[in-house]
Amino acid sequence: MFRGTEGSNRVPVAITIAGSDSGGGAGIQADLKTFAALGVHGTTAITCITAQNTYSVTAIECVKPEIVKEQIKQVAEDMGIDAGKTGMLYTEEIIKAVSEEISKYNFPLVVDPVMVAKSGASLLKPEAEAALRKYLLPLATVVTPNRFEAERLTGMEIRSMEDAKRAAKEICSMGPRAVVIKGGHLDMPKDAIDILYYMGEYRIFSMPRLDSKTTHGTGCSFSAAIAAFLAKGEDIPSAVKQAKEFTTNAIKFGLKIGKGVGPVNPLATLYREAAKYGVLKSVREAKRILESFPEVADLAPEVGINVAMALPYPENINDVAAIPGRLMRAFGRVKASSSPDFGGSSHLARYLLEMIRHDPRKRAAINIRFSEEILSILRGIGMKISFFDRKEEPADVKHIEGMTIPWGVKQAIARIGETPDVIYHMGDFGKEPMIVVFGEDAAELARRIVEVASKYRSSQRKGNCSS
Ligand code: PXL
Repeated sequence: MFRGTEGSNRVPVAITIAGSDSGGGAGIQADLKTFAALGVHGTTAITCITAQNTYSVTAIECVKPEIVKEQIKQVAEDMGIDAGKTGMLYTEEIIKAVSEEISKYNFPLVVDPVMVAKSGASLLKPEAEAALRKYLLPLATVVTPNRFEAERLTGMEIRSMEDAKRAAKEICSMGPRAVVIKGGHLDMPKDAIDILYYMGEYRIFSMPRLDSKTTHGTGCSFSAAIAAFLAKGEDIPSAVKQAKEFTTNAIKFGLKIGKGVGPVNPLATLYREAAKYGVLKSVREAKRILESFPEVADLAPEVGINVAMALPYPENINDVAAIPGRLMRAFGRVKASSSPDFGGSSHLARYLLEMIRHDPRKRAAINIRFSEEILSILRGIGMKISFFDRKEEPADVKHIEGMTIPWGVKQAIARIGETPDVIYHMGDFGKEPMIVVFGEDAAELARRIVEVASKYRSSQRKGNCSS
């Protein structure tokens, strides 16, 4: 539900007053994706046009200050603004114009004191820093400097958590209601810690630091997310906390494109949510297909057949839908004892979680009985086949619960130098040999398995006749 406009069902409106990034990773482009992902209507006042990609900014053209003001005015007068953020402002003239226009309205404002791009280009002229402090910070609800920006704003050196706390308090004395210093310390390299200073108190928000390289637009998405949550009526600490979680996911699922720092992906969480119904529907259809063809029973291993499909960007087995209890052989068919659900298989889920790291399109899998003849049918319909040998598994991998399959999938990929469509292993003590077939969609894969089962059954018949 949308909140922030008590007593009405109007969608909250947020504005970003920032620069355009032609590479689509940061600035206005990141902000609009963030607003859309969080269910607020995004509006814009563009301050500058930058020509840039993932590794450099080659040109900056400023929009006339009157035009920046006019953009804010037209949005405010028509729709009303529930919250706003500023990003790249570049010149003193733009800062003054924005401050003057904003002070006419009364919406919560997040100021991201953008100074330098990830590529090292300057996004705020040095002589404009004083104007930012003087005109804009007093109008801010929340200011979100990183360590470097906090050092520039305060003239202090920030080396530790204590330094960051002092700097946050110092920036707060410049007029904003709250200050968040992002990851602004050096003593805990394993964690990304943000410090919020608000109403005389510190709050610490900690997340494990990601080693992801797709971070272009992180600060933009974070400040836009705070503005979106404020627009929906959240209080400052809750908006900051949720914005941090949102941004962590945007980094985790960042886009590996371009030659430099890849963009964050603020839409990843939304895509995952949106995919849930389709994935479950496909596994349900796969189950129906497998149950309705008796010849599928010929392919069932002793432990049963399962069919699984993962959400995009899966993180763990709960992001993979499958049939709890599998499809077991009974009265000449396979039959499920329960309905597909997320977390329904740990075995196939482990195959998929590893496979998707190498090829994000291979999101579906079905396991079947091992036989040389079935393998040759799979080969005959054009599937790329590889295998791993459980007997080659290093002792340190064997001892960790759940590690054999990811290890095996990596082995199978390395063996043929690409991601296979089929991975098999010949078993080990207490482990039944198995074939796992991969595809892009569970129902489509089930149809292929029926095709394999029909070919297998007719080959068996022919074999029996001739003997
Ligand atoms: O991330 C800061 C930022 C803000 N605005 C624009 C940018 C960048 C970084 O590249 O390009 C337009």
